Amino acid sequence: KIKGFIFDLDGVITDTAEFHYKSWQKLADEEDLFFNREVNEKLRGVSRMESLNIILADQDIPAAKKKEWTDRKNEYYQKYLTEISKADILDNMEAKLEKLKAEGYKLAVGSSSRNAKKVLKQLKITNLFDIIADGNSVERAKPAPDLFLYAAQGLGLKAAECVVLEDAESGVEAALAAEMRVIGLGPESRVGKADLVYANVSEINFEEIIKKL
Ligand code: B16
Ligand code: MG
Repeated sequence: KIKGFIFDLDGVITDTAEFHYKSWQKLADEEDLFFNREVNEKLRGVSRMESLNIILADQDIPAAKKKEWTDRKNEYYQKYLTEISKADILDNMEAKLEKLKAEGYKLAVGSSSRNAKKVLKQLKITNLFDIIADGNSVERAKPAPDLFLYAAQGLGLKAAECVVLEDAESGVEAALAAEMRVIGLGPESRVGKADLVYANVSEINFEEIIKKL
């Protein structure tokens, strides 16, 4: 029986991907690194340092420099975050969350982002969630199951009682590794391993999810 839902943040509740993209692009331009939208697509749901490793491909860069670069990217990103508000919540996600909560389901956020709490605060939806699991909560990032297991534990639920909503391949893999059911958002090529796939957030149908899973 489904007792709780764990929501990824970027790509599920809001779309901060464009801000991540612009911030990495600025850093890449400054440091003469190869970067474009295609590379950015590989960073979906991936932690900050792992994102830089993907951008760097096989280039060997000292750890201190990598730390400086990820810090700088994050400065740019946080500047964009000051601009976001309730209007940036995807489709009617807030109403859907409120309905689930009223029906007695436990709700969690499970995001790779270390900025997740800041984003939720700007969107003014922090209070909807029983627990916020983010990039600071566990050591091993998605696709490891740790973040979702941490969220389930915070909800007081077993993995089998939780359903994860994810837009990234790494996130779908993490949910499956946690032995949770997972809803994929996006193209089959990206989230096809999920138990149920919707092309985008506006098509999510929780009645169908609860009936089918
Ligand atoms: P930060 P999610 C992820 O969020 C983003 O999709 C990914 O592009 C980003 O690199 C990651 O958060 C880390 O973000 O730099 O803020 O710690 O989809 O897991 O909510
Ligand atoms: Mg995501």
